[in-house]
Amino acid sequence: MSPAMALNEQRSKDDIPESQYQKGVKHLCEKGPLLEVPKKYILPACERPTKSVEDPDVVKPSLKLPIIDFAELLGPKRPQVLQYLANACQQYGFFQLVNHCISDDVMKSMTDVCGRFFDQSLEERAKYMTTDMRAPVRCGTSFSQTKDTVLCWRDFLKLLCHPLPDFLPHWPTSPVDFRKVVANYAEETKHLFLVLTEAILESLGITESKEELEEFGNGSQMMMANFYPPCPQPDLTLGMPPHSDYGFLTLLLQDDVEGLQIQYQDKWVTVQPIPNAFVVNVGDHLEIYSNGKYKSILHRVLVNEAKSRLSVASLHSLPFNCTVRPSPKLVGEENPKRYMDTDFGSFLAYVSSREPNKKDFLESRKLQ
Ligand SMILES: O=C(O)CCC(=O)C(=O)O
Repeated sequence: MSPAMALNEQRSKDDIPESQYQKGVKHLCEKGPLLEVPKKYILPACERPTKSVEDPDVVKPSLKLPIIDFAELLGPKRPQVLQYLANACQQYGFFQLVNHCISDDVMKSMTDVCGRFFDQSLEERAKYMTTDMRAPVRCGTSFSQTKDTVLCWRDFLKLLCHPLPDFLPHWPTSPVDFRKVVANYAEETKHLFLVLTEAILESLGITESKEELEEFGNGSQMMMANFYPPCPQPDLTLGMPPHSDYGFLTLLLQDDVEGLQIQYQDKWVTVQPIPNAFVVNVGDHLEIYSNGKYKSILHRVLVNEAKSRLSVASLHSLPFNCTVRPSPKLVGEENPKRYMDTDFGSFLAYVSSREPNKKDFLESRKLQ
């Protein structure tokens, strides 16, 4: 037996204490060469990502997500682009946003500083490790790390962002430029979200939307930086399990490594990264708000053997203390209310009471 095999055999035994897993995948990988995925990350066969061409779940490689040109949305072609936006939200729940107002420099600095955050020592990252879901800053691992029976191959840094002056003093101070870069990015994505939301409301037929937009202006913003280290057996595990996003809209920035898959016509489709584009998706709140017209779609993340991957999701919605309900402007005799009212408290109670599973929460809000 080669020394590497011996080392692997030794490390593949389930002798890794639970507390080690809680320190994250990156820490696990740094402790020594990992030639096999520890049991704790191995999904039951039916939940593993599949690669076989015979498999009915196999990816349709030619399928492209709709691309929305933000500059065109603000120009004379707005009516056509709004129609295109409506189709994207109805049929895919996802689109790629190009030609937006955030510069390549700002996007690059954001992935760069988040990468440098994860590159730091465990001691530095551990300062922000907590299981308190309401903490303004939380560094963690997996999806729902204290509940998942099988862990995901992902570490994360979660930041509450709005109002910025309340949360900024809690954010990491290292790397030294972290606060400056992330605060700037948070402000720019918030602005982009508001302009996009105005267009989304218009695409739903809500044109007098000053009041609604004010609410969104004061709404919640949460940033989730995800780090997925290379994985020795990517077919056995996932970076993130199938889930939909709690919130109204998510603006996702990803590096050039593919990994995100969305469910489309019961198949998993890989989203091809477009440099400096945002992948935008409808969240549970927008599905509820649109009374089911726009769809909050399941998505998941694959990992790979060769490269680490980094993404930053900026999740936007109404203020945390708000009730989310179908817009009264979209409900009537012909289109009865299809979702019950909900709030952040009931969401937290729901996710704390069970292992998060697919679209459970949104399903639980549906009126029969
Ligand atoms: O990493 C990705 O591409 C997706 C991340 C994601 O789904 C999330 O943060 O909710």
